[in-house]
Amino acid sequence: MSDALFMERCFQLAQKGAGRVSPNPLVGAVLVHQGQIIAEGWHEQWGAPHAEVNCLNNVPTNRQHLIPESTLYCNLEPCAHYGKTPPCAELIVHHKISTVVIANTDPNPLVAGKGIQMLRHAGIEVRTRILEQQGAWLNRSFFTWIQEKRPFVVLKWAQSADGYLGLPGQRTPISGKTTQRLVHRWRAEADAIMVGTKTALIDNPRLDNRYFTGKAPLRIFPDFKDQIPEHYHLMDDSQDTWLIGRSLSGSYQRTQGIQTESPFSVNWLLEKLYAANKAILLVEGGRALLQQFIAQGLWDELRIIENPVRLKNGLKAPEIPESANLVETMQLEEDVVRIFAAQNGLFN
Ligand code: AOF
Ligand code: ZN
Repeated sequence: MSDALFMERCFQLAQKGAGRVSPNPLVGAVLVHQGQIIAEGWHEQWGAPHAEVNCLNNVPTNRQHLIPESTLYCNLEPCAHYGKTPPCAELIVHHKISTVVIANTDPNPLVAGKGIQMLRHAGIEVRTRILEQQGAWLNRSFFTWIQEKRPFVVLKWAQSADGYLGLPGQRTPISGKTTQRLVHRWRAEADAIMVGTKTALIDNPRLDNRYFTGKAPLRIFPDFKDQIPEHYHLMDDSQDTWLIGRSLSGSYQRTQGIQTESPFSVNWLLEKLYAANKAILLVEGGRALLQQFIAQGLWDELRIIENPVRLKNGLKAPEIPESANLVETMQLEEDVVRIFAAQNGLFN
């Protein structure tokens, strides 16, 4: 019972790293002595210390003598490798902590059970698989990154109650203010964001993050025929931007043209993103681009916003694939937001 409670706290702490640690996992740790939390920590930034290190550094001086009698909760198996930091398992052994409780084994081949082994070898009691499914859901992008060697793909769209994405040929706002904030949170947590050429032309989107804290992702859009005017937001060089198929003239710092054959292949793009360490791709439309990902089965999550408005005509929203599992429904003012996961056996 209390194992689950302290693990939930690890998840909360881990989540604070969202948008900062990718492609690393979200990890939180709490140190518990006789049912009381005496220190907490989380992985705060890519390349920075791991959760366990931060947690142990946060133990107040007057409680440090309690460390060996305490239990360390950590949602991911402590690492066993020398990466940007020394192995967490070694640190735990060094501190002579008596018990370690974890949710998920680290799928990274450099760790994959070796951390647990190291701890047990040193006589530490290790309890595993506490809230394992929730842990796997929290770190779904990391698991996909390691296991599939590609970014986690999120397809997002907003549709009217009668199933349209927008009126023909014009920018059609559908979701409400609160939902927009959520969408910008999704952007903050993603590494890359993408739209198709038509959407870029019709909507003149910014694809930035102005309604939530945190960073904005890399912007990506195809423009094989050099159609997007230079005065459009996407060409303003305000964020890192990839223009697929476009040759750039003029001086850009953060915008680059990336050449490939037309039409680009989704696999090619995912490989490019993998090589650039971009672990979460958010695709915001339009229909043709969304369909391209759906048709190839290259998606992990759908985030669909539905507003009661009826448009009566326009561009039809994509069909939700049969393999999609509804995992969450939220009501935000007038909007219903539904999250679907692809059926891949990891989370069900
Ligand atoms: C932990 N605790 O908080 C995290 C872990 O490049 P590095 O050195 O930061 O190592 C990254 C890998 O370490 C990552 O792929 C994953 O296997 C593990 N992450 N492990 O014990 C943490 N973030
Ligand atoms: Zn570590």
